[in-house]
Parts: sequence; C-alpha cells; structure tokens
Amino acid sequence: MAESIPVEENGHHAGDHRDHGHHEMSFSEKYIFPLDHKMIAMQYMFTGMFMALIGGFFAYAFRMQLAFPGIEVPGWGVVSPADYNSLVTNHGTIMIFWVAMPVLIAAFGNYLIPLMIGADDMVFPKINRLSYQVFLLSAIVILSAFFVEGGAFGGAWTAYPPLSTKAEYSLTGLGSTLWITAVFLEFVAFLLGGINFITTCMNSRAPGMKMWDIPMVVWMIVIASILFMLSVGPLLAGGIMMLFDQNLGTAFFDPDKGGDPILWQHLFWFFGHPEVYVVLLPAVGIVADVMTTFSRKKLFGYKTVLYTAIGTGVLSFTVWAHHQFIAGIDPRMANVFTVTTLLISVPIAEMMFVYIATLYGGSITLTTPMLWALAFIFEFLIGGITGIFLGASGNDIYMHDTYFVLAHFHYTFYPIAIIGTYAGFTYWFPKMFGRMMNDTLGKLHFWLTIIPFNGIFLPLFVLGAAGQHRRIYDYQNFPELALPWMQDMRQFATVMLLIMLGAQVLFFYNVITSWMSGEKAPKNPWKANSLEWTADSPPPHGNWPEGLPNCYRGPYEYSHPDREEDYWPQNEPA
Ligand code: HEM
Ligand SMILES: [Cu+2]
Repeated sequence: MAESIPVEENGHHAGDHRDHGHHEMSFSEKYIFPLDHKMIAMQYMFTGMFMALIGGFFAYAFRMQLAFPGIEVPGWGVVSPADYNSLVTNHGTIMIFWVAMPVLIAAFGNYLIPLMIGADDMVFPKINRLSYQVFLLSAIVILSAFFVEGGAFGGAWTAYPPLSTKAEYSLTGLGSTLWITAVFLEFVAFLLGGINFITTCMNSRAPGMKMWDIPMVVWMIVIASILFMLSVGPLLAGGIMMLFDQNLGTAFFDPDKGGDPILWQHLFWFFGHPEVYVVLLPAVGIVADVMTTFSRKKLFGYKTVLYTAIGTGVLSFTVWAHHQFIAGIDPRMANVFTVTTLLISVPIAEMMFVYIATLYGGSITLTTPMLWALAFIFEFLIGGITGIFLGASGNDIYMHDTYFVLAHFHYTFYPIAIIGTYAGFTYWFPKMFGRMMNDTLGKLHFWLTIIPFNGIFLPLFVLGAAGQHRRIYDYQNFPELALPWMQDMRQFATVMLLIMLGAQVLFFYNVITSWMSGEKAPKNPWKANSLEWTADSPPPHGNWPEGLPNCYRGPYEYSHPDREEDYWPQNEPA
C-alpha cells in the first residue's frame, strides 16, 4: 500500500526513493525543510530537548529562590515576585507543551510510526513538515514573551481568570497574549501532526500487518493523538474567549460583568486532564517495547493493555472537576467526580501490573534503556498512588494547592516526560544514529538522575502534607511555613536539583561522543522483533530502498517454544 502513495518531493515521486544518487539534496532541503519523517522527528526531538533545558533552567532559578530567598541567582539575578510567577508559569507550560508533547508524541511518533509499520514515510509529508514549522513558531512566540515589556505571562499554566485576564493582576500585559497565542499555535501543530499519525497507521501498514500486530508504542501514540483531538476543542474555544477578555473588553470570565471564572476551569480541565493521558500513553508504549525486548518475553495481555488504554482515554473525559473540589462545587457533584477519578486508577494500575507480570520469569538484562523502563514503572506507581489521595474530595480540600499536589504530579510527569524519553531515546539511539551509546556513561547518567529526582520530590510530599502552599515565592512571609526544618528541606531539594541538572551534561556528552565515534551499530543490536530493526542503522531516505518489508506476526514473539532463537522478527516468514 505504502508504495502506491504518490508523495511529491522535490518534484519527484515517492517511488524515486528506490533509485539512488539521482538528486543530491541541498543542506536546507535535507535538514531545514525536510519531508522525511525521520528528519522531522529529529527536529522535534532536539527542539524538545532544547526547551527542556530552558524549562529546567527556570526550575533551577525558582528553586534557588525558594532555598535561598532574596539572594541573587547565578544566571538569572534576583528573583522578584513577578519573576517568580512567570518562571513557574513558563516552566510548567514549557515542560508539558514544548517538551513532553513534542518529544513523546511528535518525535517518537514521527520516527517510529513509518519504521514500525513498514512504510517509507508518512502519508502527508508536507503536512508533517508544516506541523513542525508551526510548532517552531509557537516556541519562538512563547520565548519571545520574556523580551516584551512586563515580561512573560505569570498567571500559572492553568491560566485561571481573573488572574490571567487582567494585566493589573498578572502583572503581564502583552506577555499574556503571547502565551495564549503560543499555546494556540502549538495545538494547531499537534492537530496537524495527529492527522498523519492516525492516517498513516491505518493506511500504510506493511502487507500482512493486522491491527494486533502493531507495536504498542505505535498504538499508544495513535490513541493519544485521537484523545488530543477530542479534548482540545473546548480549550481552543476558551482560549479565544480569554484573548477577547484580555484585549477586547469582553467579559466571558469576568464576574463583575456577568461572566463566570469557573467556566474557564471547566474548559481548561476538560482538556487538561485528558492531556495527562495524551502524554502518558506514548511513554507507556515506549516502556512496553523496551521491557519486552530486555526481558525476552511476550507482552502479558497485549489486547488487555490496548483496551485499557482506550478505556482510560474514555474515562479521562469524566474526571475534570476533581481539579475544582475547592472551587465551590456542590458536594454531591464532588462525590461523582471522586468516584470517576478513583475508577480511572483501576485501568492505570492494571497496566502497571500487566508490565510487572511481563517481567515475571523473564530473562532480564539491565541495559540502560531497561533501567529507565523499570524506573518508569517504579516512579510512576508513586505518582499514581498519591493521586488516589488527591482524588478523594474530602482529602483534597486539605491538600489542594499544596506541595503535596506538586510532588504528586511531578511523580507522574517526570516519569512520563523525562524517564520515558530516556528509555526510548537510549533504546532507539542505535537505529537513529547508527552508533551504540556508551552504556557505562548511560548507567551513570541514569543513577545520577534517578536518585536526585527522588531527593527533590520526596521532601516536597512532606512539606505539602505539613501545609506548605504552592506558588509562594518567599516563605519568610509566612512564619508558620518558614520553620528551620522546612527551610532545610527546601535547601536539600534544591541541592538535589543542582546535582540532577549537572548530570544531564553527562547525557549530552554521551550523545555527542557516541554519535561521533561510538561503536558502529548493527541493524538489530538488541535482537528485537519489530520492523524498524530490519532497516539499516540509520535508515536511509525511504527506509527500505530495496523494498518494503512484509509482516507475518505480532511484535512480541520472544522465547517462542518452537524456535531455537529466542526472538522471531515480524518480517520472517514462518
Ligand atoms: C527538572 C526537574 C523539575 C523540578 C525541580 C520542578 C520543580 C517545580 C516546582 C518547585 C514547581 C512549583 C513552584 C511553585 O508552585 O511555587 C513546579 C511547577 C510545575 N512543574 Fe515542575 N519541576 C521539574 C520538572 C517538571 C517536568 C518534567 C514537568 C512536566 C513535564 C513539570 C511540570 C510542572 C508544572 C505543570 C508545574 C505547575 C506550574 C504552575 O503552577 O503553573 N515540571 N515544578
Ligand atoms: Cu486531573
């Protein structure tokens, strides 16, 4: 199927992928305005990583302020209250929309989908390129807000009105408008990207690849894209209303003039909660693929995981008001949302236990990607379990907007965005760059990231349970929160952050040196089954110039009893 799709490219057709050397692509055709899904994936990957450094730098600046209030922060200066707000806001916004989404969905989706389903490219390469260009524009817009008068938006990533709609409150005028514009553009980019992921996966699969033969990570990215499409509409509408409130004097969210600020909370969280699953699912898929490879076992309950993922997606539309337990909702309504919230923990827990069951009895090799995959399960479980506390409305009334919440969602987002990314990146690195990564450095980087990560956020559970509120820039203003033991914990968390950020230098060092001079990677270094491992490392333009693969079975046929080899690649005839 895939061969017959006429892909216009540099005036040629997709079929030309197979005749070589006919047209040297210029630098800009190849790297700046590429149509090749792998190059677009790299653009997303490295833009996402760059934005992670910025988001991490913001975390560094405001954590330094919390640990050593009022002291000049090297690289930033004194953090003013307004600075603090805009650092927190942009840290959160960037980490979710400019790191987790582009890396987990767009980068991995673009790289893996065609390679794992045996296609030569996405169905709509030009839309794909446009998607990245709109995304890049959105990144420029969000960062540009730091350079306008009043600085970048300081109304928190949830942008609750009236704080977010009135410049007198958020202290940021144009910055607020730029923030909404940037988020808007970013959503457009992801809607464009999703069209490709879904269509390609449905139309361009290798001959013989049935629905149940699709690797889990591909499924998860497709489901996540659908989830995003279904949830984003209300927020886009809300964003336009907010833009009007900010700039045109409308009052959709202004109670003074008959508007309703709670309406925004509904619109935001109807999107915002499913968004957690939009980024979670691809990470869960990455972990499935990594874990089965390094335990040489079939994924325990492939269809169960898949149905649960879909079930989670559906359920995720029913929980949004658990963010509004203290917004004055009727307690009977709160009970309903408590029940739906606790219900959603059932499929998520089930997925995690399916993974543990997959590991059971496997022959496990602790490579760097496997360590990341195992850490994902472990750390995410902590995030999931603490979520149950917050889902119960009675308890949330006490916990709401404390550092307990903050620690909880970092125990879910960090595994998703950082650990999941490292699991996938170190696993597919040999395919992406044709070289092996240094495993010793990889493991060192792993431990120097995981240990401090827990060192940062475990104390924050304690501080939160003790009543420390979020979004407060100097606890000395609140004597009951400025106790010496609390300050010690804040400093401890901040020192851990410094160690963790330092360790990321190791990662980039490892990437660069391995890319330049690592050991050459064979086609299938991990002896894995899925189709991407049958292409060259790195795959050339068109992925399989000598002909696209056929598919004969599912991706998880490890340790099959009738085979001598402990794996059975999807393209190998029976
Ligand atoms: C590098 C390690 C990280 C550290 C040390 C860190 C620390 C923090 C802290 C202390 C806050 C709250 C500050 C306050 O409310 O006063 C915060 C907010 C937040 N963080 Fe992180 N974070 C990290 C990574 C991440 C990642 C990877 C994500 C998501 C993918 C993330 C998402 C958020 C969000 C959504 C907020 C809420 C922002 C808001 O209140 O508007 N963070 N972070
Ligand atoms: Cu939620």
